Amino acid sequence: MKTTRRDFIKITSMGAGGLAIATTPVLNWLPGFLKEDAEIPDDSKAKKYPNYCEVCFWNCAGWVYTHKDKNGKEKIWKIIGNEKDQNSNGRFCPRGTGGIGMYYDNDRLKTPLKRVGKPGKQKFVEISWDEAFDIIAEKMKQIKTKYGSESFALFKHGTSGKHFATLFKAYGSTNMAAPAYSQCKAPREEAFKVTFGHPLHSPEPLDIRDTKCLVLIGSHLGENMHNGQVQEMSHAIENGATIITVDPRFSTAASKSKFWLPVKPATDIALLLAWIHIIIKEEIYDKKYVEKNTYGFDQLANHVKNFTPEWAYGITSIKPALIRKTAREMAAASPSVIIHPGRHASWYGDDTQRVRAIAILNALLGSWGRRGGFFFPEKAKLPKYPTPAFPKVKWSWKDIKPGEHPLAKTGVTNLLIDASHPDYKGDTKIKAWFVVGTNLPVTLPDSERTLEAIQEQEFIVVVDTMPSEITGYADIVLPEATYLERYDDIRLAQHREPSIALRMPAAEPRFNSKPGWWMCKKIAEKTGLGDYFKYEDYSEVLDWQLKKIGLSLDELKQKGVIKLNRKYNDLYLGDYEEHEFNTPSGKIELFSNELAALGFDPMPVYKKHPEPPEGFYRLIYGRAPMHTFSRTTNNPNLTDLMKGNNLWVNPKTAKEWGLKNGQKIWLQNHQGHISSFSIPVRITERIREDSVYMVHGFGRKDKRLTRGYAAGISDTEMITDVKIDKPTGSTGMRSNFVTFLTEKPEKQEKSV
Ligand SMILES: Nc1nc2c(c(=O)[nH]1)N[C@H]1C(S)=C(S)[C@@H](COP(=O)(O)OP(=O)(O)OC[C@H]3O[C@@H](n4cnc5c(=O)[nH]c(N)nc54)[C@H](O)[C@@H]3O)O[C@H]1N2
Ligand SMILES: Nc1nc2c(c(=O)[nH]1)N[C@H]1C(S)=C(S)[C@@H](COP(=O)(O)OP(=O)(O)OC[C@H]3O[C@@H](n4cnc5c(=O)[nH]c(N)nc54)[C@H](O)[C@@H]3O)O[C@H]1N2
Ligand code: SF4
Ligand SMILES: [Mo]
Repeated sequence: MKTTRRDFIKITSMGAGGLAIATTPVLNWLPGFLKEDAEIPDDSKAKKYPNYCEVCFWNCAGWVYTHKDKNGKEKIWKIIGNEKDQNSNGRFCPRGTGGIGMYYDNDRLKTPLKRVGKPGKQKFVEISWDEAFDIIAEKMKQIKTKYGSESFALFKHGTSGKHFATLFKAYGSTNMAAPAYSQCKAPREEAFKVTFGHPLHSPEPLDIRDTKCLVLIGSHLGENMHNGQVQEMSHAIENGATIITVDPRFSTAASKSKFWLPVKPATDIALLLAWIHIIIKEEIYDKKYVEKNTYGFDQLANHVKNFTPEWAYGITSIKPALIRKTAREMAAASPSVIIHPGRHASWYGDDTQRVRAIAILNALLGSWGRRGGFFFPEKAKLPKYPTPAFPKVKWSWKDIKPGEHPLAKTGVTNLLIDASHPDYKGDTKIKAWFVVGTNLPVTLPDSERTLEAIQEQEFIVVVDTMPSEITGYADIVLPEATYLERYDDIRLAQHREPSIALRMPAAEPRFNSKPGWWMCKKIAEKTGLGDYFKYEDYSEVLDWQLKKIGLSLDELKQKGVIKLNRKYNDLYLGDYEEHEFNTPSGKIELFSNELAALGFDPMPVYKKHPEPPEGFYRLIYGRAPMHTFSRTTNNPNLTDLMKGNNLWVNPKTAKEWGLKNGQKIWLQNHQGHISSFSIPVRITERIREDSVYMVHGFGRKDKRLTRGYAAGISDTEMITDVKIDKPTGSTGMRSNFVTFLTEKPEKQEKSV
């Protein structure tokens, strides 16, 4: 299992002609046509258009090249990074490079569809855009009259979701939510907000490039391919930074780490408390910084007094000597140390508290606002294109269960599901859904409940680029043009320097697909809301905004990315600078009165979680470098690299069960749910005996996905036991246990 630190997946070297060429293991997996210059018929004749990637929400900016094929037809040829872009530094990850497969996928949704069968049965007829909009406008009016506009909910993910958010605000509903909050980073955002007064947003302002010590708690960078972070981590490793990885699985990051702590799943808080204990007890925290900037140190010191490494050993299975050693290693690097805050933080239901412990550890080591720790990012601002004022709403998602998740700042998906469900008796009932770019049955845990909520709806519209589990339940399906074929809002990503990046079409939309902004405008016009979308083409909005700040669309088309000057502050805190934190005490809150007042622990406490029953294993999941969730599992380029997932099983467990490498098995979870499909076993020392692991996004159920259908298992099917993180409402999804079925079971989960 020995690997060298140098062969980490670098996305580094630049090839001839300034084009990014892969030299490294991950990128070398790319099929030749994606990386070879020789494939360009004539580079000088190729046209290039700026865009930012939508294969994941790192949104790297790049250039889309087109060229004329034999018949003289302009075709998209490739996409590469824009060198001025801080998210990508001019280099795309395998998924971004393979993103053009989204454009070329012939399984794409091609034209608007109308359901003619029962919900759940895939019987659709093709209709015109005009007919689709007539039906939608009519239903929007009906729902408004019958129940009030608030009863129409919007679920969204991705850039085009913003256009639909405007449509919904104009219509009179703020009931909108994204799984990228409640199934992802809500606990992290709110824990950092409580502690430092600021959520982290995206890309996270981590100064990994200059860090001396990076601690990854579950964050599986290298498989989680967040581009800039992977590059900076590679850079830090080359500069001799210490990497400490805490993961029950020997992840790619663990293989590049000086220390791997194969923690028992669900016990991280105990490890974090023991680290805090050591750092305070040995007085190796950043004393000046803590004194000047923090609130509640004495309470914290008292709180962790008994959380010794010996105490944590019994819980986490990590040896006391290793806990001490790694704590000292972090302190030695202080303040250039990062305890990575993670991103997909919805694990066990006590997630806000786990991330609070991470935030507190960073505070003790003085890394917030310090070189090699967390920098202060800046984001560009553009004036808002004028619209009439939005109508006042009578109620919002916050009124569904008032005060239930007091830290949640944006819509909580599962609250909207609750209010959509037949067992919901409140006045704030959801009766119709608009779903844009999110595959809810695969993305939300407890899909049975999601499906029950779906059946209860009077009307569902889905806007997607691909047929998917969710489109199967729509009354109307609207095919969106891919990011390569449309305008969208200007990207204003925060970073070391503020910048703006353009997305513009590099080709005509294929088939009869259309951009999201156009759909919103047309629906608005048919519902009397046309004044909110006063433009013929979205490029007019962009040009108007750019001219207001002294630039123009033409200039941005030439450059793709424009960096602006920082306006507000420095990247780091000055040594003696007085800094007012945006918290009730104005300091970094080690002890939180805010949490205490809401009835939550003011400082993190370890609580025991259920263990797998005999013969069951904890199901954990993560990412593969060449796929993003379920959005790429039919992509012709990326399925060439990885077609389905497999199940990581420890050799000891495999032996007990007589499992062989590659053998196909089915899974059953502790609540009796049986997987729809089978999954090949991968026997490996890289996973603890008490757990099994798979990559999320596979096991697709829509037969129209010719490559993704039935390739592997969907982890979501096995995630029925959901532990809600009370402060934020996010759904902990790792408290599910599975056992193996070696024969094809008679009864399996329903297909879509
Ligand atoms: N079991 C399980 N559940 C999870 C996770 C997990 O690891 N395991 N991860 C969680 C996390 S971290 C997140 S962020 C969420 C993400 O969950 P989602 O936001 O639902 O992401 P995807 O699964 O990629 O689904 C996106 C849908 O958008 C469509 N799409 C792609 N491009 C476009 C476009 O340009 N326009 C439109 N309209 N549609 C488009 C795709 O075809 C796909 O159907 O899932 C969460 N849920
Ligand atoms: N290639 C690729 N990259 C992506 C994405 C993608 O779909 N594909 N999605 C992006 C998105 S939206 C997100 S949110 C991020 C998610 O990426 P991260 O934030 O890095 O993901 P996590 O789900 O927190 O971490 C998964 C890791 O946690 C480990 N783990 C499981 N249980 C435990 C535990 O109890 N304790 C500890 N310490 N570790 C545990 C797993 O073994 C796995 O290695 O990835 C982003 N990057
Ligand atoms: S990290 Fe990769 S997939 Fe994500 S936006 Fe960047 S290039 Fe695209
Ligand atoms: Mo996420």
